Amino acid sequence: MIREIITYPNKILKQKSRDVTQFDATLHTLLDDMYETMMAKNGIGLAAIQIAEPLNALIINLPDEEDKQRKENLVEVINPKILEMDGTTVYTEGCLSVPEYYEDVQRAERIKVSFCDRHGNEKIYEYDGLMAIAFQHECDHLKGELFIEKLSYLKRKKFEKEWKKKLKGKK
Ligand code: Y12
Ligand code: CO
Repeated sequence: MIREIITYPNKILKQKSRDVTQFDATLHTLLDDMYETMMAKNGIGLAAIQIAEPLNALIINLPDEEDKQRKENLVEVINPKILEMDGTTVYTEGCLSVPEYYEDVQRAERIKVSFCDRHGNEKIYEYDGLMAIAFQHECDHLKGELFIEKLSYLKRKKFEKEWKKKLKGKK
């Protein structure tokens, strides 16, 4: 089922998510709904809190060399931990909870992570490139943080002004 995506400045996005304890059909339905919702909005990553579920669950589906998102490349991430980070990289990020806004964000270039799959099996991986960026972006959602909080003071001020104007225009 396609679910509503919560957008900034909804306070739900500031909630800290809690660990998943049951790797059951309810979790599987949530992950399936997240995938449908993300694909319907042309996203490449989504955290459960973005559909108002405060659980440590996120999905990432990067496009391949042909720029196509394939379900076999979907990564479902439950209870993630970032174990190691190194290097820095800058990427122009976007977020389905902050639609039509993109800005450069600095993050670690490489990360080592642990997480569970939908069945509760633990995995340990090292990521770099876009996967490392997406993973860090989505993990921030689980802490109640958005990429706009990483902007400089001036860029954030400009964003808030533009966003207020945009929201007013929608009334
Ligand atoms: C690198 C940086 C950030 C991420 C996090 C995941 N971000 C997204 O999936 C962003 C998706 C997005 C899609 C949009 O397109 C539509 O909604 C149709 C979009 O444009 C508009 O809102 C018009 C903005 C963001 C992963 C990797
Ligand atoms: Co996001």
